[in-house]
Amino acid sequence: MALTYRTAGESHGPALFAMVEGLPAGLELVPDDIDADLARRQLGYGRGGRMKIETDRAQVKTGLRHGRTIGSPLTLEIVNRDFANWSEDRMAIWEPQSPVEPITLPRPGHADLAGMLKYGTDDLRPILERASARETAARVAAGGVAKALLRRYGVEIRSHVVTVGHVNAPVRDDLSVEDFAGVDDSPVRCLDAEASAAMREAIKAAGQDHDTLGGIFEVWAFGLMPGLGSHVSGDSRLDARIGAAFMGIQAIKGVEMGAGFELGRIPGSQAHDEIFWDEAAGYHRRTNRSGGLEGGMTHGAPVVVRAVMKPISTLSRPLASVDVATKEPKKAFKERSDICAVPAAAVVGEAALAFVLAQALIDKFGGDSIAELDASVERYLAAVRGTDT
Ligand code: EPS
Repeated sequence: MALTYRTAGESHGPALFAMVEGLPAGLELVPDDIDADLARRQLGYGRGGRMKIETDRAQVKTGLRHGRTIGSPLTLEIVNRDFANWSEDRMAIWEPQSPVEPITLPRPGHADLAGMLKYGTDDLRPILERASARETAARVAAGGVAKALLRRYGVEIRSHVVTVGHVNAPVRDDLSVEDFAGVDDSPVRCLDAEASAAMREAIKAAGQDHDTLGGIFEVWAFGLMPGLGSHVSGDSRLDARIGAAFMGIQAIKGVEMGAGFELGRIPGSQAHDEIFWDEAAGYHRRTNRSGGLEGGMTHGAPVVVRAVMKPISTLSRPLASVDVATKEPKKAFKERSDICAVPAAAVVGEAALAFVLAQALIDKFGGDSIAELDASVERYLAAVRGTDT
């Protein structure tokens, strides 16, 4: 069965949910496989007041027994503590206790206006509630499960922030898992101390100016076997699936893999990763401009994905908009929000990449139980290494 997940839940509703289907039976999970990433997603300089209210933890509601999957859908629930402040009026499930005024001033850059037109509502609250990046907590929970599956086969996912506004960290194409050890200690999850301090200052200045900042983050997957994904059809190419997963994250406007757009500026002789073989390492490359992907498949080098997040569209000094009730020009709606959420988006990116890679692993190796999956992976790795005779 293919591995899939769905999320449900509104930003200020009772809870968020992720339902993961297609996990093999017998995968061991501990609470921290999910909760550690939920906590990491809440970090980062530039978050708003909401993060002081929430302490995200996943409660497993279905699919797990004695810490092991049983092959049925796994349902994870993350309670929204803030719902207590909204339950009687703005987000009341049934009739509110007092009338709630519609919000009619859509924010440029948000889902507000297109969503109102599409769903035929004169109130943007129902649109923003689901469009909110609060939903990424549920994705990160599902990603934690995917990471636990991948870790079993030696795959590790890491991320870091490389750009915030005009501040760029030095480009690194030689990172190892160990290099990421202290990344969560940086307030912006940046590996370079100098850039980290400058990013923090830039976010502080944006906040003082009632503005917001976007940025670029990078996600690395280490320890992958070659041959995940496929060259045979556009939608089975791993690049396509990774691109879709990243572009599906709120506020992401572009994705690159490996050297990405730079590949359009250099000749072929400098663009590709030459192939070597030796007894100890097997097939390997000395460069990784392909970001670990050739022909829509992993080739064994780390998969490297970079994504750009636009600045948060809720501004405390709002942009021009139109009151949809009267068509009068007015400033957009403003609500409590973040100044910069790129450090958190990087953790969401880890979940996005983890889930696509776990899907590709299940697609290739299948099986209803972990024992079947283990055997299939082992047989393939022996064949790839040439030790299966
Ligand atoms: C968000 C607005 C803010 C963020 C939220 C995303 O929420 P609120 O309107 O409650 O202050 O804090 O992100 C989260 C709650 C989260 O958990 O990441 C938005 O409009 O997208």
